[in-house]
Amino acid sequence: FKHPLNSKWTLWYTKPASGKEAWSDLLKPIISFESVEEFWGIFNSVPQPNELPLKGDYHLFRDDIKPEWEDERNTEGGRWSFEFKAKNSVDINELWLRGLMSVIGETIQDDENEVNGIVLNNRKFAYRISLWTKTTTKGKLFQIGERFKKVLKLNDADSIEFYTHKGSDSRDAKPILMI
Ligand code: M7G
Repeated sequence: FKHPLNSKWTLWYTKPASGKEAWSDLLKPIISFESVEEFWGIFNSVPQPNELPLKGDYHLFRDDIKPEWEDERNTEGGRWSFEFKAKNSVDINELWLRGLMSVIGETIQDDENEVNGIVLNNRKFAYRISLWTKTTTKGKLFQIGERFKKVLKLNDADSIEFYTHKGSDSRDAKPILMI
């Protein structure tokens, strides 16, 4: 017997560009799962966040939503993001696991299917974790954002930022909310 999850989830990986490859050439689905047991099997067999190459990303998305702004289930939404700039002192593997569990266990939301996915970026200056939402409805965002801060074990002094996907395709994207 396997313990079913509410949705099917797919883990995607973005490999670092070696030349001028397009974003879509670098992004690939790795594996899908629908139960708690399958999740642990996969989690234990893929590299941890601190083992990813620079410019590598993980994306865990619901159903067959692609982890990009252009997917019709993402276009009206956005993301809560936090950057862990002290890369050597943060336990990013633990925080990423907490993020994954809050998403697949649906404890991050009351509203079913408001959260589309979660993303980890390994960058030179920071690890970034982002939670992608289906809409930018303020009431839902604040509730989800407050829970996301707890999942990431942030202090009151740390603030997460919300960016709409429509505004993300620009070099100087500005957050529309901070909590
Ligand atoms: P990033 O990986 O979100 O952040 O975006 P970074 O600046 O810390 O690396 C890097 C670049 O990847 C963007 O400027 C886009 O060129 C491309 N990119 C990222 N995302 C999430 C998308 C997407 O959803 N769609 C498209 N077309 N390009 C994207």
